[in-house]
Amino acid sequence: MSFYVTTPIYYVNAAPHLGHAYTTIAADVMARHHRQRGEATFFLTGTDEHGEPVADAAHALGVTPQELADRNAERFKALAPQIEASNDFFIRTTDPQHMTKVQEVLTRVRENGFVYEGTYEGWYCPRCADFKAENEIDEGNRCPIHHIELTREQEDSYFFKLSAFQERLEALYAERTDFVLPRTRYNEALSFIRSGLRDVPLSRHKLTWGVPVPWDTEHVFYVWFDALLNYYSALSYAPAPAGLPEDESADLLKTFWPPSYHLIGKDILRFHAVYWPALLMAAELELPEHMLVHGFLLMDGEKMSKSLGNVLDPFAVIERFGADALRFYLLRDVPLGQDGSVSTASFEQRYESELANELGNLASRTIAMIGRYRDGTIAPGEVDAVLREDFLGLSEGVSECLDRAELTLALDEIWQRVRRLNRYVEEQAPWQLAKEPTRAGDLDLVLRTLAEGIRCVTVLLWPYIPTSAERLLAALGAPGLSLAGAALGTGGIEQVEPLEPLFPKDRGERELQSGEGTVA
Ligand code: ME8
Repeated sequence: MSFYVTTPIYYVNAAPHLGHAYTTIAADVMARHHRQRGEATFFLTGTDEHGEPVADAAHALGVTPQELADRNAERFKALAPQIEASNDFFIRTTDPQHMTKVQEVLTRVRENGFVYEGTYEGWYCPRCADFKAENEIDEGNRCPIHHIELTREQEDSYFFKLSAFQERLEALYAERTDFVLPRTRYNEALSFIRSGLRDVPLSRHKLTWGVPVPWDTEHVFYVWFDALLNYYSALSYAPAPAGLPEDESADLLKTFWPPSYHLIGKDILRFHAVYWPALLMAAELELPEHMLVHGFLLMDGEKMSKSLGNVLDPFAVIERFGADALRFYLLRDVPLGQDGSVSTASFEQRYESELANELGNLASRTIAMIGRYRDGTIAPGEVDAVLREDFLGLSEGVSECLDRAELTLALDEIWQRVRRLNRYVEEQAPWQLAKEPTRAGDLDLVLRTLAEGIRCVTVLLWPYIPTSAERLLAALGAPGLSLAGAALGTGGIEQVEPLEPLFPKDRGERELQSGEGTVA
């Protein structure tokens, strides 16, 4: 059993912002969850460094594309540990091994008869690095995403015969209705396919910043073909993840290909849901199992973006509240798949009411009571049958949600149990039981059940809030993270240790929204 999850590789034309953090965090939750299941897991992220978006930004700054790529790739690389992303590799498309692989695969596509020479004429957005069809153009010949004027391009290109895959793509979508999730995005991709596929440029003649076309070095590959192949090339040269058995480490492509999940934003649906499977078919490679397409994080009703300058600063949020709070907020507040507004006010509200009160206080109170009434010791025995019933099937339910990439729903399943535990404290009132010596056994049962319940939800919360979960499990003296141990009553907690507040309320004053232009 293996699991391979990817994020898009991000353009290095500017610094990372919350939108990038969002996709990476969602992929990280999936990767961590599958590691908890004991599966061989590979989690890939990285940077997309070629093409016009990067060449133009470098030109504007008076630096070479390579200098800009080096500078910003470092910032994306640094973002990963800051948001607690546990990626196994960070690919840069300027890695020579990647470039060689792109040339190799696309040469095979040509040998298989899917490349021809021609002339492209049409509208082009240099920020999207995308050729726009007539029906995708806003008034005044503008890009619907970036609102900039499109350029009219005419150039000699090699073309990829996308049209040859019309029927095979339709058959793929008919057979695999969960190829693209959620369903609305599946429908969108399918209707694009059904509207009739046209061949697309595979190379650029005017650009020099890219992977050279090996059979005609006057051309570089169109950045999207170079970029998409990262998911494949990375496995040909990345080091094996620590702890992977030797026989699975020798050839990562054999162990991990095809990808289990590509996580992407809806802005890049067509490239992934249409071009990518066609390209893989043309290269005779196996197709990914699923792609999960999420919506945009919005501020002031607009897509948060570097070029629009309206972003919630992830670094400021992390500095004040910690990465766990950011991770939790993004996956709790915005149902993955839909667009969702984020704001400093809703962030602070979730932090306070859910993390600090419902989880943090529950943990602190419980541990404090076990300390006060029982000197930190849990008497061995069964857990409360009522709670056992309420927790039945929880970890299986969470796994099922995550198999369908329902990250928000899985978190909600867990959170309902956090709330159940809070109600249990109120119902049982251990502080009353502690006053009645004849009910010592009941107090033991309640404290044991609470400690066990907190342990279970915390094991399940680990993919979402890894640092806080590890601290809490350490305080419970039960550091095991395996999903198999997430059933109520299996933890055998004996002794708990005092715990500093997990989500303190005093968090400093740094502004959470970054100003115009500066996004990091
Ligand atoms: O498109 N809300 O790179 P990119 C949610 N290099 N997610 C957002 C977002 C927002 N406001 N803004 C960005 C590229 N994202 C290509 C990809 S892949 C082979 C090549 C996230 O830097 C989201 O995942 O423009 C989106 O798809 C991605 O960043 C685009 O990043």
